[in-house]
Amino acid sequence: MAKRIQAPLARDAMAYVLAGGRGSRLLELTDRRAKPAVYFGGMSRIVDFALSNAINSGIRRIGVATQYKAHSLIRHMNRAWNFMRPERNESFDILPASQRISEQMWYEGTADAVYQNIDIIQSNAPKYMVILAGDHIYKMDYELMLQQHVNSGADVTVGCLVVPRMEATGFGVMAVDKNATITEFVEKPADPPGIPGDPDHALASMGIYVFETEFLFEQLRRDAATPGSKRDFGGDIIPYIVKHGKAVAHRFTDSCIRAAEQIEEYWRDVGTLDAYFEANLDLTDTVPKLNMYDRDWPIWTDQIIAAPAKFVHDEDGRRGHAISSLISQDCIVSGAVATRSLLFTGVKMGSFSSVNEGVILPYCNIGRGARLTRVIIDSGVRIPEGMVVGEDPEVDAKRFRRSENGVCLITRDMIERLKA
Ligand code: ADQ
Ligand code: ADP
Repeated sequence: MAKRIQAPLARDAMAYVLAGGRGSRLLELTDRRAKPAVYFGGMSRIVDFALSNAINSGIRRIGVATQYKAHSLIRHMNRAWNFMRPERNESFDILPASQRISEQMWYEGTADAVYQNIDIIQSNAPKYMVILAGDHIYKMDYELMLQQHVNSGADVTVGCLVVPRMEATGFGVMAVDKNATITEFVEKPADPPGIPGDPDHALASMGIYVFETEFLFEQLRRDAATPGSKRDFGGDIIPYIVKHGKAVAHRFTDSCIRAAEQIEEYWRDVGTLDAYFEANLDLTDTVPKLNMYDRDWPIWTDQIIAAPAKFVHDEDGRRGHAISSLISQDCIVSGAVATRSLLFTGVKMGSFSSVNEGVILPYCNIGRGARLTRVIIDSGVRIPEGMVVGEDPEVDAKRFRRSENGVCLITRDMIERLKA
């Protein structure tokens, strides 16, 4: 008799992506959209990484909880992620905060964003739940985390990584024993405990969790009946299980390290303008730390059908060109130059203009003679002719949002204010 090959655990799992947070440290970049909807890497949006990881891991049932300014996020996911087929037992549910439990309440914490959709999860009948954040840039095979979860007999498995101790104040921080069982968990400690033998580093939660579905529901119902709970995974659910059950830590490994294509583990929060800018610019390196060309772990996204990028001489014969840059479709670089920059879909650069270290989001127009250095330009901005940014910090700070590291964020509202 033919031996049945065991199906991956991912086929019995549902990924549940928490995508409702604003990401307030991205300032005006998240005025109109949630952090998971922020563009990244020339083509994608941040949420595409968690969703692609789920699909690449073999998960075929996905729910995404949205809340804060979800319009462009929902529109993006409708376009990019609508290929799941119910007849193959696949599903893709976008779950706006819809007051399913009580008419008075939107989602409270992250656990509430799952609790309020228990009935929808039940209709998908997954054996395991993989709870993910829609906020991070990384490539990870969740099947490995599911396997560890089942083999260790844990009640919950928490994804974790090592970070410098002083950067751990924004994370859930844990201590583990030699079997990776979590012995202590503190959410966002002011003075994070170091790792024994490595006091300068801490073991931080990635905010991603694996549960058996029934156990998760029990915990969510218990938590919902607990007065004073903030209905939060990191603040309430995980600390409770650490105390009363068995929580196990799963160490993050980059899916590409397994394929021996990458030398360094890559995980970025891109939570601040500077971190966002650097992570995008890193992609212009000859050998970037994040491989976006990996056929074994593709990052799926939405792309309109548009003309190829075009580089042309202007009427005076100046050559339009780009060096160490990522140029998306529908861009036209006419007698202009882009250096160490990312031009997302539909960016037009006019004669004599230049962008040096720029993250230029879709459908921006850069007027004749503009000179831009170290900028993030929000989608649809029209940079006026001759505008200079990045050469006078005082002038920049008055007109735009200037970050600690001197990166200028320019939005449509800021340009409108200048015109007024
Ligand atoms: P934070 O990232 O601070 O800490 P939180 O702001 O709750 O936690 O966001 C977690 C995820 O849920 C994000 O992807 C966010 O977009 C989303 N989200 C937030 N509120 C939501 C809501 N009401 N509905 C839907 N989605 C929502 C968490 C953990 C820490 C861990 C870090 C790792 O609590 O322990 O270290 O993530 O980044
Ligand atoms: P977000 O709101 O996250 O920036 P959207 O998808 O809503 O993303 O749109 C981004 C910007 O691009 C908007 O200013 C929109 O008007 C513009 N835009 C979208 N598609 C096109 C297009 N085909 N041609 C010109 N502009 C477009």
